[in-house]
Order: sequence, then structure tokens, then C-alpha cells
Amino acid sequence: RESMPFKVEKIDTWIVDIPTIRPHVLSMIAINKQVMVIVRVHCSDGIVGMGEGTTIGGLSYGDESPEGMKLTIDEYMAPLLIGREATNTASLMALVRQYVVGNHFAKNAVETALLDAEAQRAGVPLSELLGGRLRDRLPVLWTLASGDTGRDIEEAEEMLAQRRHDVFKLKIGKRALADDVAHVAAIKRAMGDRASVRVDVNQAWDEPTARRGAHMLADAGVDLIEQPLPRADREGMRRLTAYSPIAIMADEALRGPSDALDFARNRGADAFSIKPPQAGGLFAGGQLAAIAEAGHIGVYGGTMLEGSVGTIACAHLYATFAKLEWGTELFGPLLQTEEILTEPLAFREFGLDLPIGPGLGVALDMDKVHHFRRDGPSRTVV
Ligand code: MUC
Ligand code: MG
Repeated sequence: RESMPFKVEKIDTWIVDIPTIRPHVLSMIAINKQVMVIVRVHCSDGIVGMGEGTTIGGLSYGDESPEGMKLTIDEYMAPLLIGREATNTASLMALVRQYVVGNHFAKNAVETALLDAEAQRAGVPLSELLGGRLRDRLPVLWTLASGDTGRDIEEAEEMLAQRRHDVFKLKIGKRALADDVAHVAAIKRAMGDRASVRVDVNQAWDEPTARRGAHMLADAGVDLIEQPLPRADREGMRRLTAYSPIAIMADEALRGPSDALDFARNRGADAFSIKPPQAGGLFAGGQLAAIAEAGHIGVYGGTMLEGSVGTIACAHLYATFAKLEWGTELFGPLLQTEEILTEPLAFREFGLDLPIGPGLGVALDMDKVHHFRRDGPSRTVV
């Protein structure tokens, strides 16, 4: 075909630190801020595509840090992309994969920015490039993780009253099983039938603890247990899934389509938390959903607690999924004290509305971005 004249001209990568509205306590770390790498791909036709690379608690969740993502993109990915035609994301990402092993979060951020640019150029929402929307809004749960039972119940009541969320995920695994179960049971008792309650153990249990935990949590009225065992313990996940009276979800164990295929073949989980950064990109995330559907495994739209750019990119993908049995947890922007978009995302009525504009359909407030940039003008000591 005739070659397109538009080239990738420049790639910005900015580390942006935003405080959280309260401490967010997970089994491995408590966070007080979120750190995003905002990626902007400038093309020679004037189009700028955006992506985001965000993880949780530096290197305590996964093996990529924000600082490492920035370095990987600046030193290894940008030189491969600059000067190339900007209009074929699949071929650009194939080139990146040829020279960069792993680094899924960084790849996802770059792929998102390239796809955003392509969708803007085509004048269609990103979801169209990803296969087309099957829904215009997504259900969104909220994670109660203040570390305090009373405060979590108050927070849940507020969310219900505002009609913002009616599904809650609780982070457990840090304390003794009996203490964790008492915490979860108190919250479920306070909620009654008004809300669904699930837990995320973030790999903290061993198999005997998980077996006991599954029964105790089922008795407490919990619907689902996310990643109870270490990500490498696939046999344990398979046995637990067969044994547990309530659904078991895989999260950290799913680092791409081949993990998903293995889990589907062996029924290593009842549900997948699909996270494009963990899977290696939006296309890879879509492949996980296809494998889940083919394997009769439930689908859940996960989050890395991204800000608005990463969140809306995931939303465009999740809107294309045939099934979304467990809803989504795309609440990341609501955990941050500052919004870096000109118009915040539309969270209402227990869900999130998809934007209708081209590409991601959102715009950065550049003053805010520059203010919160780690190396931004306001932070530079002359
Ligand atoms: C995780 O492990 O699922 C998603 C929601 C939340 O509170 O933490 C994240 C990470
Ligand atoms: Mg999880």
C-alpha cells in the first residue's frame, strides 16, 4: 500500500506524583501517593497520542517501577520508534517486542499512546479500533483499604448514599486469618444485601490458609477471593478453585496470553482480572478476555490504580468485551487528590460513562501535569 507520510517525531515521558485521598493498605505495602508515567507520542501530522504506565508501591507489586518505565521508554523504545511511520501500531509494537523483552507496563503505555494517535487520526473512539463497543458504560467497584474497619464501613455507606459504588473489594492478607475474616465479616454485616463484598489477598496466603479462608469467607457472605496464593503456585490455584465454595480469581499470575491459556486449560481460576499493563498491552488484554470466554472463565476489568489516562484506556478495551461477569474496578482516579484532565471522567450511578470523542476522548490539563511532574518546572531547583 502507499506509504503514509506521518512519522513519530518525539516521545515525552513524565513521572507524575499525586497523593491519594487516604492511605491505601494492601498486603504488601501501604501507599500514600500514586506515581504515573505519562507518555505522549508526537506525530508529524500534529496528532499527540497519550498513554500511562502506573504500578503500585514502587517495586513492591511488580517488577517494573515508574522510574524504570521512563528509562526503558526513553532509552530503548523511543529510539526504535522515532522517524518511523506512525500509522501502524501493530508493526511498531512488533518492532519494540523484537528488541525489548518483558517490560509489559512500559509496552502497554507506548502501545496505548500509538493507538490513541491512530484513533484520533481516524476520528473514532479508541474502542472502535479495539473491535467496537458493546456497552457505553461500565460498572465500577470501590476498594475499602483504609486499614480500619469502622472507617471502611463509613466509606462504604458514603459510596452507597452517593450511588457511586455498590460493590466493594477489601484488601486482606496482611493480618492473621481470624482478624482478616472478622474485619471482612463486620463490613459485610453492615452492608447486608445492599452490596457485594469481595476480597483481594495479593498472593499473601499459603494453600492451607486459603482453604480455611475460603470457607470462613463464604460463611461471611463474601462472593470472591482474588489471587490468594503466590503467582507461581498454579497447582495450588487449581486445587483451591476446585475446592472453594466461592469463586477464585487470578490477577498477578496473568502476565500474558500464555498464562491465561494455562489457567483456562487447567481451570486454575473461576475468573480473570484482566489488566492490560500486566498482560503486555491493550491487544494482549483483549486476548486474555478471548481466552477467558473460550474457557468459560469469568471476566473482570482490573486496574493498577491508574490515573485517568490509563483508566480510560482500559475502559475502551473493557467496553468491547462480550462478557464482563464481574464488572470492573476502574476507580483509580477517584483515589487521587488531583485530576490531571481538563474534564474529569464521568463516574455516576455505580459506573463510568465511556467518552464519545476520538481516541481516548480525554485531554490533559497541561498546567496540572507540569505542576505535578517530578522534574517539572515548579520542582526545578535553579
Ligand atoms: C490489585 O491487586 O488488584 C486494584 C484495586 C486495588 O485496590 O488495588 C489494585 C491492585
Ligand atoms: Mg488484585
